[in-house]
Amino acid sequence: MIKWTKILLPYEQAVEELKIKFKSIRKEYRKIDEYSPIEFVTGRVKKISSIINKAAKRNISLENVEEEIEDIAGIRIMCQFTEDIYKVIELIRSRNNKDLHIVEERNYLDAIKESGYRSYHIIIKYPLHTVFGEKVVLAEIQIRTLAMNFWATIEHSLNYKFESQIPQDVKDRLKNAAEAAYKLDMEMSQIRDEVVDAQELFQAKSNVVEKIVKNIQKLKKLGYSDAEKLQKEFLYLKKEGVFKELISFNNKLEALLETMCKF
Ligand code: 0O2
Ligand code: 0O2
Repeated sequence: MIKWTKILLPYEQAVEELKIKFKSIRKEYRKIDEYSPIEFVTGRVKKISSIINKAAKRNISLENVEEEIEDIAGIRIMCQFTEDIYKVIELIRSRNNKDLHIVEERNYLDAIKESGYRSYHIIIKYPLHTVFGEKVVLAEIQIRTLAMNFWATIEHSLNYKFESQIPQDVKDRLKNAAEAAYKLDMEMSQIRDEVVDAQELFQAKSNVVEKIVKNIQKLKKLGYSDAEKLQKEFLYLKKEGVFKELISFNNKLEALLETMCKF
């Protein structure tokens, strides 16, 4: 009897850890007001039924699924632009032989699959510390744009509906749709610089607003008599002011805090 729950436990741990690691890269970029090449991250452990189906299709004995099926643990990293995919690949490569080990890279961006599927896959070995000791598991990281993800999600659900026997006319339409998604990515890349600038400015503005709110709160707590006046000034600047004015307002608050803390 195969004890699936025990087998899958380390894969669940790997997915959770990897999701946290990639999400924290996004957070780091946002904290320093920089554009993040990672838009969002998802992860899943393959369903037992899918593992059994894949093993049967590939003639893999169920005892060997851990060594032979590479995507029991799967992480998906979505990017806004195709260029970001290469940045993420570099981020992962820079961690090779540190917290993960790259086993193989599959470039379905250049070698598009027959279905029209495009993505970049990196198979890794990921070391874990479990209550039973150390264990290394295989995991697959898929990196793709939002457009590639939109296409793949829909195509995947059709594969389920038609049990991998998608009718030819639907297949043709899906290929056209994959081409349209590719063109969309190309088109969006043309305005990438403008989008990145706008998103960085938006992020920087929300970071400084957060700092101002916290600083006014601190001043109130310290008993600063004109805190209400500052609050009003802030609300006005937030509505009418430009980014530079918010920055200098925050500098004023920090200077005030410094003086108040001295006493
Ligand atoms: P955020 O950034 O605050 O939304 P969890 O374990 O709960 O952290 P899990 O189980 O992976 O995350 O959730 P799920 O449903 O698989 O979705 C993963 C993350 O992807 C979630 O963010 C979703 O909001 C986000 N997501 C899904 N689809 C899209 C999309 O089309 N665009 C964007 N931008 N995000 C999407 P989090 O983790 O809740 O954090
Ligand atoms: P899930 O959990 O349902 O996503 P194979 O499965 O034999 O074609 P192989 O050699 O195991 O491929 O590895 P590959 O192609 O690097 O990665 C397989 C995974 O990539 C698939 O997982 C899909 O998630 C994704 N994928 C590959 N080709 C396609 C495609 O044509 N359409 C879509 N939508 N996704 C694809 P699974 O096995 O489907 O598992």
